[in-house]
Amino acid sequence: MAWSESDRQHMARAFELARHGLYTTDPNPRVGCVLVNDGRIVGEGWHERAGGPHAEAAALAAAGAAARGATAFVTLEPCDHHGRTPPCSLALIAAGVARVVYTIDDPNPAVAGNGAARLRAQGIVVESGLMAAEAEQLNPGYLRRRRTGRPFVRVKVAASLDGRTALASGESRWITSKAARADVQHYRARSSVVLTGIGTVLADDPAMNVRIEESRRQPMRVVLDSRLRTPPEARIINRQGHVLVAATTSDAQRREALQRKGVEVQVVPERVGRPDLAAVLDLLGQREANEVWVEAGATLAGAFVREMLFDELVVYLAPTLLGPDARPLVDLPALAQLDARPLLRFTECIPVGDDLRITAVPCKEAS
Ligand code: AOF
Ligand code: ZN
Repeated sequence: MAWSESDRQHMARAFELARHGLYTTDPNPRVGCVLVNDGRIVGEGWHERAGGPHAEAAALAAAGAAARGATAFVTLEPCDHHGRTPPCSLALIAAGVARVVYTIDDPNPAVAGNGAARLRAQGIVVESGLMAAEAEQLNPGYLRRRRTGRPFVRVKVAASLDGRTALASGESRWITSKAARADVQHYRARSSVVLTGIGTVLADDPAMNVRIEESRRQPMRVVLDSRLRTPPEARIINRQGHVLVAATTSDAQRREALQRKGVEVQVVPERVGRPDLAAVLDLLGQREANEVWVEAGATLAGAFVREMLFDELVVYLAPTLLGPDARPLVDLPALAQLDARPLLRFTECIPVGDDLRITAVPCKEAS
């Protein structure tokens, strides 16, 4: 498909609009829509929250009669089902839109090509594939969950330049700058779930909540805690928002003490004495978790890496050195051969305050 410069500009604008929903649409995807008639934008909209109007509905409402004969640029295939709101395909048809340009098909089985087919059946020109890579990037979790049943997993670690996280004594807080900690808030805010381990809860008693103005939604906090050792007075529990403790044993007394605090306790399958991470991800997928942000110690971060159950490693690197006695970034078993090492690929490296943020993704082949 040869796209014109104005097609690209309008779709780029639709993405700008979609990003307004970065922190709010969960579990729905972030979607933006621009309506263009005679080269002029006549309506814009984005999806703000589940239950609210979809991007197309918002743009059509803004355009009114000017939508007749217009081109709609949408950052995802228009839906074709009655969910919490009526189908966008029907709304676009009713408004008399002449052409619909979108990025990629919506993998929701209730949509998956049906939206495009219905529009075409009405004689509307439908074209897709424009800015497909951007569409994948904007909703990595939503798309992953719809395609595989599991969420998209980011594992965050903070380390010194020599890749160490804490002193042998366990003293670990604030290796990185205030700017890096603020950046972490944005990752938490866009996630459906913030996940940690009982080791971190007992050592640091973190709240793991979102404390930024742009977001009032609290992601579900999940604690992997085989033996239900989470203290009922832990800060992670005594904050707004839903908390789920994933255990492998169910001690009635401990479970009830947590449940009295409003905590949901789920028993999950065990794997070598710990909650089976794949089963936990299946459970979170069933609960419509799109993006999962793992903020834990070397043990749990290491488990995600060892099992290659992460999609992105987000490393905050502080300009300091902690020396060889300090704790490692992730716990991994000793390698028998170099061939067995996990292979990653860097996708981004940017300064955040005085630190660096390095993003790496698993990579199948050595380059
Ligand atoms: C669109 N435009 O802006 C969004 C779409 O329960 P509902 O009615 O909110 O529908 C949610 C589903 O609609 C969601 O899972 C996804 O398939 C699609 N999202 N579709 O045409 C939008 N947010
Ligand atoms: Zn829709």
